[in-house]
Amino acid sequence: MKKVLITTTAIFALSGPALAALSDVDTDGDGVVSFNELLAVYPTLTEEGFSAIDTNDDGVIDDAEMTAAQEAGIIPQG
Ligand SMILES: [Ca+2]
Ligand SMILES: [Ca+2]
Repeated sequence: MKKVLITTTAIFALSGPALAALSDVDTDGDGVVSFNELLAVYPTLTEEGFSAIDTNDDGVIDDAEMTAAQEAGIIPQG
């Protein structure tokens, strides 16, 4: 598990502004982050990168997935 995470980080680490909270990128305020919302902040985001963050594969990033992605270094941490 840890090895997979490190590999994922190396491939999908995003460069851009650090996010303090999910609400910083949740522009429509529905409590989750869609691909387009994250793409607006991180133009280098790919669908593969989004899938790497969306670990339960429901098509959106929730608070727990955002935190995990920050801890893994995929999303810059505020
Ligand atoms: Ca949203
Ligand atoms: Ca998800």
